Amino acid sequence: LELQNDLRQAIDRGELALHYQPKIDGTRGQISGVEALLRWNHPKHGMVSPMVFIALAERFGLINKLGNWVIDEACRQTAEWARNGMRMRVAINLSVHQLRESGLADRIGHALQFHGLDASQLLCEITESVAMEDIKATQRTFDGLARIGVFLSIDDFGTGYSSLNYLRQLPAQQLKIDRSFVNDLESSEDARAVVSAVVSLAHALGLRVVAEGVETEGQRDILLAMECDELQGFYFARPMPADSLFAWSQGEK
Ligand code: G
Ligand code: G
Ligand code: NA
Ligand code: MN
Repeated sequence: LELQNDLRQAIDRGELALHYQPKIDGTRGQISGVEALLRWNHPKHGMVSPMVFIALAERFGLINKLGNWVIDEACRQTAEWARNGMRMRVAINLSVHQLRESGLADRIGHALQFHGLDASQLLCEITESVAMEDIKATQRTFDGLARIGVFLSIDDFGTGYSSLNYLRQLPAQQLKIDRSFVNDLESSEDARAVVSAVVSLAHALGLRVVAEGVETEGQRDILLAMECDELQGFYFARPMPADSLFAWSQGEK
């Protein structure tokens, strides 16, 4: 209950922040984009995990306020980086509530316009299970976002139950293989078979494949051999504050 009240005020008090984790291009080995991950630095409890407070926000009707803050802040930061010569695509995560919000595409369109961004600089990640939970809402929202030119990604792929026919119809550009498969790559032939098949499937559907949760050199090598397009994980970099990400990307050049 205490956290719930604190969360209401966290935005106004500036306690929320986005951290950014690089995605690495498999062919060039350079940063191809970043994923924005929400952080709450609580004055008493320190860093509270989004696993905790996003569930709270959903339960107490604060998820739209939180989600809107993420949209605006990610766009603001992307524009600031572009002004400083770092032009790249920034990904945000969408909750199931945002997906059902009928005005989401308009809201995102306005944020892009307000910050002077091209729609292709923003990518929205939706987990496979959320996308399949409400297929109608997903289709409507994806179509709306695709119409304004925002890129779309299916997150945590392999953990939900996708209908392949439905997947085929979604206007997405990217598919992220869930980190549980990546984790098992070196020890499990089955995991290698699944990942290899998912890469082929995604490519056949015209989707770029991102492997998330890459933690070792061995995993990286296997994924590159499978022609995975982009890699993301602690092996390359942890999520970090915006200024650290900028410095990190300068060091990569
Ligand atoms: O960053 P971390 O691994 O702690 O994130 C935990 C979970 O919170 C992940 O499932 C991640 O997708 C989710 N998450 C992080 N930031 C956001 C956000 O801005 N919006 C939503 N809806 N989920 C987020
Ligand atoms: O659900 P989603 O895929 O958006 O989750 C993102 C979460 O994954 C973030 O909280 C981030 O901290 C975490 N993460 C990113 N890279 C790694 C990694 O290499 N290993 C593990 N275990 N978690 C990671
Ligand atoms: Na994500
Ligand atoms: Mn994911």
